[in-house]
Amino acid sequence: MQCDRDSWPKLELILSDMCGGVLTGLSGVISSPGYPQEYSNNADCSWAIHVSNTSVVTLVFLDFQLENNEGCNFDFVALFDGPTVTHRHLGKYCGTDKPPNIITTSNQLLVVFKSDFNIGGRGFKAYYYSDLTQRGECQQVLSHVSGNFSSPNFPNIYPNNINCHWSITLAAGYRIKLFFPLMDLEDRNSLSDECDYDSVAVYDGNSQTDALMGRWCGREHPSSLVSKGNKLLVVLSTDRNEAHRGFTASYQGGKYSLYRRMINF
Ligand SMILES: [Ca+2]
Ligand SMILES: [Ca+2]
Repeated sequence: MQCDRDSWPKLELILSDMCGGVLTGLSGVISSPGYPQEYSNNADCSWAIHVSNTSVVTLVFLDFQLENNEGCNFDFVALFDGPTVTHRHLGKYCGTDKPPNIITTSNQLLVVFKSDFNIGGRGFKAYYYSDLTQRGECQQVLSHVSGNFSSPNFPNIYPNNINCHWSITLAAGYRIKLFFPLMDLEDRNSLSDECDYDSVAVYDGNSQTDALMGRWCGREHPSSLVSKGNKLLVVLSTDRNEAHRGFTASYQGGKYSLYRRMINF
């Protein structure tokens, strides 16, 4: 391949125009190429934001200054309610008015930024974050004889302000043995020495009125728990700030033998 002088400016142009990408973090920031310097002409950038299945994406613009024209046909930011431009169009923006906050209906958002051949601006800067679509989405009923579950977004940090229920219900005659291979929650309140902020609680039944087997936070957890009956309820509660990785849990159902000793464990 010939590598003469003339190819260098071309390479620089390509590098300065690099933009877009796939973002899968719980939250993140995107901005026009070169921001807050003037964006390049003929830019064509796409950011595909993909958060966990149980979440939706909220996009908030912090700064916005694009070439303005009616219809936004020259330079614009366009948003789509899914991974491609064929998904529902959420808006097309230009000029200096910050677009409103955008919330998707699914767990994916596509942001497209294009500029034409002349006249630019500072561009834009925006951040996104994900939220559980609704608290109900972390309510799970488990009825297989054994299984695993974990806090939302694991191994990434769990959301704030959630109250998740995992209800294990097996056939009559079974009992349930529960383990927590990993527990990493916000620590105890050092004043009260209680798990006041974030906690995992386990109840010996299917409601929070049943006997509390324990409540844990920080990195403490029981080696294992065994239910009295065929039901167990695990509740994760988190407060409005400080989040950690959460927990993983696994359970195994077992039946009584004739001698009323548990088998299959
Ligand atoms: Ca322009
Ligand atoms: Ca917390």
